Amino acid sequence: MWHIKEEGFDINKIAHYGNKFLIGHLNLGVRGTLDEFGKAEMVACHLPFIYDQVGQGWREPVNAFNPLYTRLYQGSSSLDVFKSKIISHEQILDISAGLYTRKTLFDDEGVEVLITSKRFICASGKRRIFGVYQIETNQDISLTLKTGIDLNVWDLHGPHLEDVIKEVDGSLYVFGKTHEKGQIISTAKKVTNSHNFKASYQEDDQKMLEVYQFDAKAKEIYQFYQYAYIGVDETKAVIEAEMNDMVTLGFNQAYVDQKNIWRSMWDDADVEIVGDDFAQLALRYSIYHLLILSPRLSKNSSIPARGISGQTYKGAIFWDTEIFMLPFYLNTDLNSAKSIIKYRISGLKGAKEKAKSYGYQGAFYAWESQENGFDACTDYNVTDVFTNRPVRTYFKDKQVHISGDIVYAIKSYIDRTKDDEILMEGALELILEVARFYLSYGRYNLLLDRFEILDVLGPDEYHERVSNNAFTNKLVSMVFETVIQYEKQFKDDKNMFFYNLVKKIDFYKELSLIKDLVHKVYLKEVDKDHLIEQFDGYNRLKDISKDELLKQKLHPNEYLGGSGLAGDTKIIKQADVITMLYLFKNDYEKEIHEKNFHYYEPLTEHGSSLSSSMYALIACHIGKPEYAYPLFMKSATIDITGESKTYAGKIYIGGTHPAASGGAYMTAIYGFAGLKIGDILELEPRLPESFKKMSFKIKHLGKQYQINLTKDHYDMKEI
Ligand code: IFM
Repeated sequence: MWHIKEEGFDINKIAHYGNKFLIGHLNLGVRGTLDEFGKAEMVACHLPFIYDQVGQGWREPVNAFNPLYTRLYQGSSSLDVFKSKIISHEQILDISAGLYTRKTLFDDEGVEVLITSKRFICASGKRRIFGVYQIETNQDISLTLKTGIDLNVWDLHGPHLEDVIKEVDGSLYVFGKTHEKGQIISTAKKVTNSHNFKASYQEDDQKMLEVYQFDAKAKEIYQFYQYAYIGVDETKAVIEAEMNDMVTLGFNQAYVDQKNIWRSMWDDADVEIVGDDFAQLALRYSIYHLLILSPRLSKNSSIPARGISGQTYKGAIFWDTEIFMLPFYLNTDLNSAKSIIKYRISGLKGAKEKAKSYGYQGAFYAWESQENGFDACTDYNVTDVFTNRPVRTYFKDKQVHISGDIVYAIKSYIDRTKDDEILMEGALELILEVARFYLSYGRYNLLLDRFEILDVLGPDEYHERVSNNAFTNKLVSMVFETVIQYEKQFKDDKNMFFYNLVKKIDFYKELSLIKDLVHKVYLKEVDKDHLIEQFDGYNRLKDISKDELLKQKLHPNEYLGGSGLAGDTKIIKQADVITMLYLFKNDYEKEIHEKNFHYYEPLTEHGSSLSSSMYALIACHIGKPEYAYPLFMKSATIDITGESKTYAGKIYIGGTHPAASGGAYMTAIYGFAGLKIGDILELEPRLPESFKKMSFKIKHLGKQYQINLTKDHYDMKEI
C-alpha cells in the first residue's frame, strides 16, 4: 500500500494527474506530467517562494525551464499519447520514496515500443532531479530521441523569466532573470546513456535539445539517464559542480540515498491502519504530501496552500498551515513545526504594515502571505463567470481571524514542546501585537457592556462583512487570555522579559485594557437548542437546502459568495462554528458539539477542502465515527480522486490540497484514535467499523511514544 497507480491515457485527466503524481520537496515541485508534455499540459518545475510580478498580473512563484522534456520519434513521427496507438499506459507514484514512474507501450505500425521513465527529486533539499528514460522494442527499429530543456514555461501570470541566455557546454544550461527582483533562475541538464551514443545539438521551438539517433535492437534496453539541476541565483561554476556531482553519484546510488532519507521520515510519520486498505493508502498519500512539504530543512519557512503543485493562490501561505498542517508536524517533526512558527515571526513587520495601511494598530497578518509577510491577496480575488469582471472580495481586509490563528498555533507549539525560548525569539512580541490589533479593530459596546468584533469574514467566506462571528470572537478572547497567561508566567522572571518587552513596544495601555476586556469579549451564546449562531443575524437568513441552492446555479463555476447565490441564505462554504468547536473542544459540552454538527453539516457546501475534516473531527468527538468516515475519506482522497473545485468564478484554483491532507491526518489521530494532549497523553479510540487496528508514533514534550490501538484497547510506550 505504497503505490498510487492509474492506467490508461485520458486527456481530461492531464491536469488532475499533474497534481496526483507530484514529486518534490519544499524548494521544488515537479508535476506528474509525461516526458513529452509541454506548457499546454501544465508541466511545471515549480519554485515556491521565488515570487515575481509581471505588469499588473498577480504576484506568484516562478516555474523554471523544464529539464525533463523528452520525446521519442520513429522517422519523423513522434510516439505520442495523443496520436499514437497505445497498447498500455500507466503512471505510478511510489510514496515510500517519492519516485514517479511512467510506462507506455506503443504500437508503432506493428512495432511495440515500451517507454519506462522514472524520476525523483533528491530529498536532501537541493533542487536536483534524477531521471531515467528507458526504451525497449520488440523488433529492430531506427529511433530518434530528443531530450533537453523546454523554455516554453506554463504560467498563470507570466512569463516571469526574461533576458534568457543559453549555453551548451558539456551540459545544457539556460539562465533567465525574474522581472521584479532580477533573480537568476537557471536550469541545467546532462544526459548519459547506457550505449555511449553521441548526441547532436538542436534548437527547436523554444527547446534546447540533444538528439540521439540509433538503431535499436529488439529486446535490448536503452537507458538515458537525466540529471537536472535548478539554480536560484547560483553561478555557472556552482551549477556545473552540482551537475558533475550528480553524474558521478549516478541515478542508482542517488536512489539508494533517497530511499534512506524517506525511510527515516516515514519512521516518525507513518500511521498504520489494519483492516481498510484504501483508507490506509489514502492516509499514507496524505502523509506523503505533508512530508514533501515539510520545512524540515529550513529555519524559517512555511507551506503554501497549494503546496508545490503550482502557482494557484499566488503560492501564498494561508491559515491552512497553522490550523490544518501544523498538528502533523507537532507530532512528528518539530524542526518543521518551529520553522512554520518562525516564518510568522519574520512576517511581523509586514503584518504591522498591513494593519497600519488600514488605519489599525498592531499586527494584521496577510491573508495570502508571501515573503516578509507581504499580503498578495487582491481586493478583487474572483472573476465573475457571466460578466468576466473582477468581483470585490473581502478576504484580505476582513478575514481578521488569521492573526488569531497564528497565536493559536504558537500556543499549541509551546504546549507541545515547552520551548519558551521561542517567546523570546519574537513570538511574544507577535502575540502582543496581535492583541493590539484586535483592540484597535474591535469595538466596546457601551450599552451591552461587551467587546465586539464587527465587519469580518469568518472561515465561511460566503457571508461577507458580518459581525460577531463566533469563531473570530472566540479567537480574540483566546488571544487576550494568552497575553494574561504569559504575563503571569513571567511575573517572577528576574530578567523582566515580559515587562521589558511591554516597555519596548509601549504596550502599557493595551495591557491594562486587555485586563478590563478579557472577560468582556462577546462570545456567541449557546441557545436553548444548544446551537451557536455563526454570526449576528445568521438565524434570520433564508432557509434553503444545499441541493435547492446548487440547482439554481446557471454556470458550474459561478461564485456563490458575497452577492452570489449563497449570500442571503444559511448555506455556508465551509466549517465555521464547527471549526471553533474543534479548536476549543473542551470549552463546550458534548451536547453542543452534537447539536451544532447536526445543524450545520447539512447547510455546509464543503466548497473548500478545509471543511470535511473539521466535521469529521467533531463527528468522532460525539462518538460517531460512522459519520466521520466518509468525511475523512473525502479529505484523504481529494488529490487521488481529483474531486475538488478547480475554478472559483473564472479563477483557476487547481492544485494539491495539503490542508485536506493535514485534516485527514488530524482525523486519524485526534478523531479515530482520540488522542488527547494534556500533561499526560491519553487516547479514546473511536475506530470506524472497517479499522481493526491503528499504530503510530507521537512526539510530545521531548519524548517519543509508540501507540497501538484497537477498537477497545490501546497501549502506549515510550521509545
Ligand atoms: O484558506 C482557505 C480558505 O479557508 C478557503 N479558500 C481557500 C483558502 C486556501 O486553501
